[in-house]
Amino acid sequence: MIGPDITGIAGKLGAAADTVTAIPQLAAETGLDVDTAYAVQTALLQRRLDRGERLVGLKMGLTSKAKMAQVGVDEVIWGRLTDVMLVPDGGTVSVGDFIHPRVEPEVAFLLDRLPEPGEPIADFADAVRAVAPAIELIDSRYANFTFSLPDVIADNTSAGAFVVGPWCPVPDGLDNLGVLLEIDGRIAQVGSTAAILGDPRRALDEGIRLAGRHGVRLHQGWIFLAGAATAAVPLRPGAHVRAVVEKLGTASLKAA
Ligand code: 0L1
Ligand code: MG
Repeated sequence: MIGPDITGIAGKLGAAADTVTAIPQLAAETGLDVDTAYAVQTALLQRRLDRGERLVGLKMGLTSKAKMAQVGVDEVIWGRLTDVMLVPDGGTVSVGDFIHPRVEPEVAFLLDRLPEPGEPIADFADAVRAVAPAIELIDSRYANFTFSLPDVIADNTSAGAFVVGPWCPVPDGLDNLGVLLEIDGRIAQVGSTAAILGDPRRALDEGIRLAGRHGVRLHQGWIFLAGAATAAVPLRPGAHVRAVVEKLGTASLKAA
């Protein structure tokens, strides 16, 4: 039996991002399932690597109930981060580079000595060198920000851009830190790191396990976005966005 055209689907998603043009969902029509969707994601990454981008980390998606409810998909997923997606803290993103961008407050980890594949993390302080507040800009390539589980996996879990605030030493507890998303100085979302799988540290275990199923290993020096603590908010031109995480500090971006 002939399976889905992995390269062709990745080409359509890549072109949608490059031309800032939403496309219809693809999974139902092409017969994508979760495994073939991750193969599309890999082909989409390869397109970026072929034009000189560098893989710098991995992101988790849909790690909170708020996010799952917002998009109607209820499984934790993961995607790839490249150097071109990384915006300096306080930097500017152009809204016109994205189809329908949204922002969400996250926690980032700087990875250190990770266990062998299949092994659980014995000591979080060995596995993670530093933590930081972060903002993820997500942008679905699908019309109306609507998709099925294989669609969103194939679309690199809506990854668009991300900002990492100042790295700081791993605090004693990460499981119940207050999180705010501010837009133009007003509070847009309030949450807690507890919303990220109960404890963002759990997201790293899940990331290692779920990516490992597809033969992807995390590396020392990579950035790991553990997931959003609140629902995502549409990003408008001129907005000034801050993510504030208790004990960790602030990450910010401006939208042009
Ligand atoms: O980072 C995320 O949680 C996004 C995952 C994909 C779903 C969405 O686009 O909101
Ligand atoms: Mg996210």
